[in-house]
Amino acid sequence: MKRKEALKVAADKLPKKRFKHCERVAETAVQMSEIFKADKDRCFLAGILHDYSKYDDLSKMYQTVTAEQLDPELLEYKSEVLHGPVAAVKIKNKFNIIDEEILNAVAHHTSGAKQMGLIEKIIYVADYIEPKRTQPGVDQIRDIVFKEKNLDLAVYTITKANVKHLLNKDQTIYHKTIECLNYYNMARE
Ligand code: DGI
Ligand code: FE
Ligand code: FE
Ligand code: FE
Repeated sequence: MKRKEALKVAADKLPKKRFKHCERVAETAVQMSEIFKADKDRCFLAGILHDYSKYDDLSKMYQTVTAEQLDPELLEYKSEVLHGPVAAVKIKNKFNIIDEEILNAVAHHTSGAKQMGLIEKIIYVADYIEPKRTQPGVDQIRDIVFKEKNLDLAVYTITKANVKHLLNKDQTIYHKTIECLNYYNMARE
């Protein structure tokens, strides 16, 4: 899929504010692709499509999980955790995107995962640091990316902040989030 087509597909599907967020994630991912030597077009595609299923009907999302034999544990969560894995299946089936790096990047953009590929890590981080994000600590993570250029440390720092935030709200932590936390705790320098 070309950039222009992906932009149209996302713009048609998503509310304007969410589309704008996806554009900023795509642009941040392209910036990061230069630092970390990733393919910029694939970073753009994954960025623009990562939240494609964010507002899909929850019962349809559960149907997708079952029909496509996704991780059954996903049935214990809502759109926040489901929209990545569901979007990956949707863009594969609907637009014939078969690039596993793009599909994994979309699938894991919320939870992260252990042993992520380069584009996967870039999208996970770009979603957290895109210019309009204002979470406490986000500037430190921007420095880890753009000054220290340490992508694995950025993944770890984001996941740690996410888990702390979720625990403070007594949310259930998805197993891939924990696997990501432990894996990148060991992997960071
Ligand atoms: O750009 P967004 O779609 O808003 O951001 P996101 O997809 O990274 O995160 C969506 C939400 O998912 C966010 O509010 C935090 C939540 N989340 C992330 N990991 C987990 C989680 N929620 C639960 N319950 N468990 C998780 O492991
Ligand atoms: Fe998301
Ligand atoms: Fe995220
Ligand atoms: Fe997002």
